[in-house]
Amino acid sequence: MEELKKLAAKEALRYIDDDMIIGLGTGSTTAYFIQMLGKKLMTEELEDVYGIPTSHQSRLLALESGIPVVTLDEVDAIDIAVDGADEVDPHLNLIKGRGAALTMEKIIEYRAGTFIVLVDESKLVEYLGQRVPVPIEVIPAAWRAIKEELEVFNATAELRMGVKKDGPVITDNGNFILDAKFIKIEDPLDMEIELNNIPGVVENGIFADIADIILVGTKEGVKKLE
Ligand code: ABF
Repeated sequence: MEELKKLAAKEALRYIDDDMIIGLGTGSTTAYFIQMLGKKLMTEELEDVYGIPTSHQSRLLALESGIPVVTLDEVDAIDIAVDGADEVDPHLNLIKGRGAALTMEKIIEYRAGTFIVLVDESKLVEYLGQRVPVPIEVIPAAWRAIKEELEVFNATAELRMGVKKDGPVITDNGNFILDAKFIKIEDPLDMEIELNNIPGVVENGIFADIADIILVGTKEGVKKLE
């Protein structure tokens, strides 16, 4: 599986050129991309390429990899964003947020000229919600009320706990994550909007109609969906 992730990450490098602002996603597949991008900047001496990280994690990795980083308020536009996903449906709608960085990811990726998603073939599903829950970033004081409200959508939600299970996961923005399991998400765009309408929800992990290109690492090579 790691080899398939690397294949997709390598393919994404072909979209990178001089004078680019690149949104840098979070997660293990994007981590390969960030490291490869750092090497490409050095070996090909690309000029004026800057990364905008979507998390503390990707910021540190970018700096370690020699990629100069900037923040959203320092740039006029984002040329490309590259990130992983947890599920991709046939219409290129996504579920993201296993890494708890979904809010900044959406802020950056929504604004990118081209948003490229890197996955291995295990992430392709027939419909969203088939395999993974939808992560929802919530204001801590509202977590229980929102968990109960999600029952209206026939979803069962769990507060995401840290690895040691001794407290909730805290996002880069200081919030909690609810993981909401839906029976089936029929209309991703509609559900994305509905969830964000609940007071106390900061952002949710449905990324409907945002991805431009999906690079899928498969045993037969990289497949491109667009
Ligand atoms: C992040 O990394 C998330 O939005 C997505 O949940 C996850 C995918 O991680 P990986 O590439 O490690 O499977 O971008």
